[in-house]
Amino acid sequence: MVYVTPGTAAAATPSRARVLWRPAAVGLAAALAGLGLAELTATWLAPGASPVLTVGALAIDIVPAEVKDLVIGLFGTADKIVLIVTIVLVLLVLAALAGILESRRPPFGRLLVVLIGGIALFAVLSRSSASTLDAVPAVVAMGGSAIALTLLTTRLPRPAPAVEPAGIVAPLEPNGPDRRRFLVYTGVTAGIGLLTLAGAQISAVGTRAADAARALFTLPAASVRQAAIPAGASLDVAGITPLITPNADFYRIDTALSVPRIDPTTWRLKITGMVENEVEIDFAELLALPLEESMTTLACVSNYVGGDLIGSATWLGYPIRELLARAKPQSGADMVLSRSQDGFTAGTPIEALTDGRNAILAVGMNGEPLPLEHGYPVRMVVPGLYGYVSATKWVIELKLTRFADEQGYWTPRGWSALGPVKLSSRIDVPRGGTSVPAGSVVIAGVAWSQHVGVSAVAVQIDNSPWQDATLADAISVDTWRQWAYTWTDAGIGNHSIKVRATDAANLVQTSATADVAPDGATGLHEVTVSVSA
Ligand SMILES: Nc1nc2c(c(=O)[nH]1)N[C@H]1C(S)=C(S)[C@@H](COP(=O)(O)O)O[C@H]1N2
Ligand SMILES: [Mo]
Repeated sequence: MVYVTPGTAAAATPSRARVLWRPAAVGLAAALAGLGLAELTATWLAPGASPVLTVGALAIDIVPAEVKDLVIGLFGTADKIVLIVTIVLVLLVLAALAGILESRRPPFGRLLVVLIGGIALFAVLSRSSASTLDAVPAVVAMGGSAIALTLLTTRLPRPAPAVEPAGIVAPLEPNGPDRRRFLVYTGVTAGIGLLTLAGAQISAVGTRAADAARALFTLPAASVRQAAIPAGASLDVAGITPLITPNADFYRIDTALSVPRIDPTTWRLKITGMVENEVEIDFAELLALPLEESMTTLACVSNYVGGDLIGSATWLGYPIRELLARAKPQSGADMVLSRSQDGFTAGTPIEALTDGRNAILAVGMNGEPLPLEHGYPVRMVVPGLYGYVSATKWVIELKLTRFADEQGYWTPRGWSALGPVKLSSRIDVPRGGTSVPAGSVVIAGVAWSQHVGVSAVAVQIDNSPWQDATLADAISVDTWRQWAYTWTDAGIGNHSIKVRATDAANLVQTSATADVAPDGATGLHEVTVSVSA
């Protein structure tokens, strides 16, 4: 007996395409959802770790030069768009394939998703500037897609056997609840993907707009220029830390999950608290003041011995003491609690802001407006103090108060209220764990004791006596100083090299080790090298 209900006859023999489109749609929806969530995560958590863009960057790195030339020849400046469109198309094809695989041979669809996610993860983490946080968007993409794929596949309408053994055409799934539910689930998943992708675009537009505005704005000329760097301040040693850290390489530390974007035309700084006159200044007024250039080495209290949370820049800004003088602090106030637009606070002794050092409200860094992540449009820079008690980025308020009454952000979290930078030194070359040829080996690095100055550096090989290193000329007491020592008789075998600095007040860097908390690490930087024939 053949029973074909009226109207379903045509659908009774499903074509191959009909059987495939649903799982393919499931694969696409799952991929969209994962990708959208990942791009949104990237804009907030890890700008620069967008899975699509980093896979693109990886592709640029590994594609042969001839292919690159061909693409550039064909598409010119649209080459990047072509690349991204290609990646997205390949991804969509693979996503459809994953959907089909998952419906027929689970868990191979999921495995394909994990494989694609793995490529994105590899692309992100293989960048030189990668941090652990950068892995999050790729993991979100992988996990989100795999979960969506599994859930949607289990909700695919069960296709009734198309043809019964006896040649009876069974009624194919009618427009029943199964089919509707499937459409809703798949549609909602794809919708989430599209909405989050749109959200990521919108939020990226804000950052791009802020960056574009920043690029258009030109810094005023300095009224007081930084004195020319003496030729003798740089030693000619390959691998030594450069005197000035390029902005792109400058370490970044802050609590901001997403970089605050401040429109400079609406930026204002208020000086409040224990003052005779509250003062308010906007960006145009700040730029119109006589700005001063100064070179200062900024260091993080979390920099372990030998670490790289330290950098030097030529800053352009206005002395904070001048603005405080306008506000007239009341006697009894001993702290300036600076507040950032995102709520971070730092407690700085008034003393350090008024004793004549280059404590400034900075607008420029190495000849450019501050990069967004380094505090655009205005931050503080105070020579001699760790960043957590002085270097407030995106600063909008200076409140005069007392250490007895208020605390900066990190103090109740286990860090000292006062954070003067500790005398320290670092070996840049040879790098620890490397092998060097026997004979004459140049050992070199930097030493710092901001606002005191470094007066000597010594090096110790194994347990032999300390030897004086050559010091490069100082730029100022606020900047690090390069040093070098030539080890003339490096013999074959493993050797330890230690460095020790002495500051201008004759304090010798201690060998006693202290953890970074609560007020900065101490100890001597030591590297081990293997000297070979
Ligand atoms: N708004 C804000 N400013 C901040 C911080 C922060 O978390 N938020 N961190 C401080 C710390 S701990 C340091 S070491 C310096 C780092 O400045 P950089 O990121 O420009 O190197 O910024 C300081 N200013
Ligand atoms: Mo810091």
